[in-house]
Amino acid sequence: MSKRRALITGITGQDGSYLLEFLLAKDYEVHGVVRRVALEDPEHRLSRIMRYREQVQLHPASLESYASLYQVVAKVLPDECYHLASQSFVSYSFDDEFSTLNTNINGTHYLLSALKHNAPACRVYFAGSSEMFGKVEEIPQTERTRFHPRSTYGISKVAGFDLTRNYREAYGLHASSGILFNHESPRRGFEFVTRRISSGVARIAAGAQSELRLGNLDAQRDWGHAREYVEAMWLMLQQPEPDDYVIATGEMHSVREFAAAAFSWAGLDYRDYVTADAVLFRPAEVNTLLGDASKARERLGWRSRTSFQELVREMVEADCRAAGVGDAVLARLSPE
Ligand code: GDR
Repeated sequence: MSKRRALITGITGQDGSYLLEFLLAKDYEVHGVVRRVALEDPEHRLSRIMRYREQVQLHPASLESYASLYQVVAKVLPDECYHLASQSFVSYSFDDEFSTLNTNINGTHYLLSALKHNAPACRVYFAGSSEMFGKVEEIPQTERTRFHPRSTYGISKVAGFDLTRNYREAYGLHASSGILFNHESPRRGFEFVTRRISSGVARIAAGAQSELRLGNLDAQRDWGHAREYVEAMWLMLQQPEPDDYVIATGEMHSVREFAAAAFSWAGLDYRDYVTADAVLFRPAEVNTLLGDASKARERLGWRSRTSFQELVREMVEADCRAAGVGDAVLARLSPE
């Protein structure tokens, strides 16, 4: 039997790299959409997937170009397509609202349309986000909670979610959306708060920095491990019917708690190093996000397994090792 063929957009990102590993282990033939510049600068831009370079076929295309996405889909004819690519940094969406909306909404629309024309039997995953809940209308949030996005990023994700549902209902595409709450790992981009904290702790522990400036320390998030969240994406596409699922841990912590835990793993007190800088506050903040993933647990058999403390420890350990901190700190961080 021939291998199942998967196409991933955003394959060079945190989630894309974990999904690539997961699908290779399941013996998929994996294809990825990347920007042309990524192929020209592989050491830097393909760093998360370099070790799998021989096992994956990369295709240059842009979310801004329908023609380029159409050609990739027509060439690959995937059985499953995971649409993870987007402008995903919420803060940046306040600085450049127009490109966030254009890239995220059009990119999703182009891909769905290209699939409809070339591979209508393909099963599609759209990366929705807890940012769609924004100014939350109930706690915890489920698939039935109303959306109230607070940034153009959130608005673009609501539009992508609606487009995905519309392609399902209007054209019969097997298209599902995951409403993923924050998910982190040692592969998280440095601009996101958890990695800012873990890398900051590592530099402070290594003596290369003495202060860490953050934004709103009171924002609360539901933080899980990205490696587990990509399994949920795959499970959604194995269901007989397409549907939408909240993926979350069901536990909420503040940025302050994350910082306290991260510094404490390195034997430090965050209050000696962290300052809240008003410049880093967002014009409209999402203060609390807490997901109820009961539907995913019941229908997909999925649940989050990594505890908050373990997630923080893993991230701090990885950054401390990379920063070359001393053995005394590493001994605190290494599991027995
Ligand atoms: P978020 O992630 O916006 O929730 O979206 P991020 O880590 O950027 O922010 C989380 C919360 O921390 C507060 N914060 C800071 N944030 C950043 N980036 N830097 C700081 O210094 C800082 N200090 C405090 C923020 O105000 C916010 O409240 C992530 C992204 O991955 C999205 O793409 C994804 O859809 C959602 O998670 C689920």
